Amino acid sequence: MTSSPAADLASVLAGRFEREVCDILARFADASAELRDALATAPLSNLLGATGDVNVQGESTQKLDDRANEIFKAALSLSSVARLISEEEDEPIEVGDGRYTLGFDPLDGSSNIGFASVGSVLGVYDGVARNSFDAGGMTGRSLVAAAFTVYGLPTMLIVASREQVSSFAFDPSDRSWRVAAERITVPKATYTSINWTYHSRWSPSVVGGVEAASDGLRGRYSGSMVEDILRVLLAGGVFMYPEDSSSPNGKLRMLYEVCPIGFVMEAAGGAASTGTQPVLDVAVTSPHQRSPFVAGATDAVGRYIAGYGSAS
Ligand code: AHM
Ligand code: MG
Repeated sequence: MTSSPAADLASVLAGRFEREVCDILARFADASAELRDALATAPLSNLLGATGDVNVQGESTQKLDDRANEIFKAALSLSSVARLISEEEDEPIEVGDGRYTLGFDPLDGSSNIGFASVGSVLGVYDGVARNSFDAGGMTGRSLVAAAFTVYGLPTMLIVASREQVSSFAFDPSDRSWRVAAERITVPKATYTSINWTYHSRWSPSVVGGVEAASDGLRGRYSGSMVEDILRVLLAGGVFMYPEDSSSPNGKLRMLYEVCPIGFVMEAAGGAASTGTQPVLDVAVTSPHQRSPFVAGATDAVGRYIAGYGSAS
């Protein structure tokens, strides 16, 4: 039996997640399609450039960061949700009495807006108490689903449960998300993805880890984590954003970058580490907590951990 194209995403989700999680993921997909439209015409609609504001991370906010944040906030404010934690919001947004906390980066890779691929990231956390940050933290192990979008050609949506990662391609002719790959398993590493210009900021441990992980691999780095992670998932490799002297805890944020992507990577048979422990085991005690992040094929992540440890 062939399902209608438009039913593809919904029917796949229904077999893998509880109904409320299906609804959250479907809303994330709808919001991604809306943002894709805004990105596609941004140079023609005065949507490029900075707002003049600086976000809680100290980063200059782009007009599209704001637009993306509004799109995802509206889409994800559901009765099943307790709180929303967005990269673009100083504080968590209390939504209601629902069961799930959602962490999202509405527009990842902001420095590439107007030039190259950007994306969106979502983590669906189950049973996170309102005051869990005060009560010693939570970990990425409470994720029940994660998803990310890459707005390129094709526009791709990746959805992970604990057991399975699938990809969907957006078809603009009927605005459907159709299965591209039913089950993604991270291949053996081919590519290494890191900002090498930070080499002089790295500790001997990081140098040891990066060199060991990258040995024999080909370099690709876009400045959009989502794009680099998609390459790692489909073609094999390792993505690294380690700690450095300017960012002692790394740059990427736990709840809406590191943990969701770490969850995807583990579900696809890969690994995700800080260099000393799996990222999903790290206690998160504040909404915008950062972490060093090394994710990808288990062979390369294993070499990073060994190289990191032997240099310290
Ligand atoms: P953003 O969410 O503000 O765009 O920041 C995260 C991005 C990642 O997508 C990317 O891997 C990294 O920042 C690039 O940072 P850098 O320019 O320091 O290499
Ligand atoms: Mg980001």
